Amino acid sequence: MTTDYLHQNEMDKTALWSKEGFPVSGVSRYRRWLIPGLTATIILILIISLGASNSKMSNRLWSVEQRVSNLSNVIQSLNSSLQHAQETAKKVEQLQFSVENNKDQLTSVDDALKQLSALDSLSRSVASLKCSLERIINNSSAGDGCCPLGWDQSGFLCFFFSSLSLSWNESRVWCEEHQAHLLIIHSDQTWDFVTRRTIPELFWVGLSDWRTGRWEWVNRTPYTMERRRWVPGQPDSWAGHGLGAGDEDCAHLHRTGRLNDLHCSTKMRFICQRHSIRA
Ligand SMILES: [Ca+2]
Repeated sequence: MTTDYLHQNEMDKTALWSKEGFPVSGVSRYRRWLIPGLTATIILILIISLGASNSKMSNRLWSVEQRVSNLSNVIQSLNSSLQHAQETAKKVEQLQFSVENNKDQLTSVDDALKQLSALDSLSRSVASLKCSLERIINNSSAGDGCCPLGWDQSGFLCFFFSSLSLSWNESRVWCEEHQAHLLIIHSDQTWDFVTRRTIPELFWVGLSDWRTGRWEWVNRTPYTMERRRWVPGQPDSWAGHGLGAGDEDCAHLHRTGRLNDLHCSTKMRFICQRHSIRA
């Protein structure tokens, strides 16, 4: 009886009490906490893994966002280009429409040009007829050709005696604009023909020394001095004219039909010369 009591007492000292009121040993207690501990550990690992995974996912999401943003920019740029292309296409279409509309007008212009060409041809025919009539009236040779209306003819040369007064250089330009040049005289016959029409007026001729200091014709051929053609004492290159810099560098026909040098800026009538027109 005493032994049983002792044994029971030992049991009481070494045993622990379970929740349910039953005593459990140390091993059982360890086993009881093992499963929750493992579970908590696994959950913790899962949480950490999920956190790491979440971080990677965030990085990927940021990368994807960046790409989407870049893609948006590209799409915006493409839209802008597309809009520009559409506007250009509209303009091309409008231009095409305009060209189509103007086709008729262009055809009209072409017709007008053809008519002008026909008129020009008609004008040449009239000029040819006029030339033939003038040859009959003047009893001139057919080989001499014809001069423009308002020009005087001597042989195959035409002369224009202006009523307009210009400077020497302006006169030169005027003649050139009329397919002619200022008067150049190489023969006594021409001299007589011209001076019969100029005396007692003053006219510029194509003779000057402003370019090189030597007298030359307007076509730059050298002039051979003939004193008998000049007013006595001329050319004198007079510098007291009060007409600005330079002396008298341009020649004109004086009232007597002889030459005198004068300041080129002086305005006076002039004589143009050209070849006759072959009819
Ligand atoms: Ca003079």
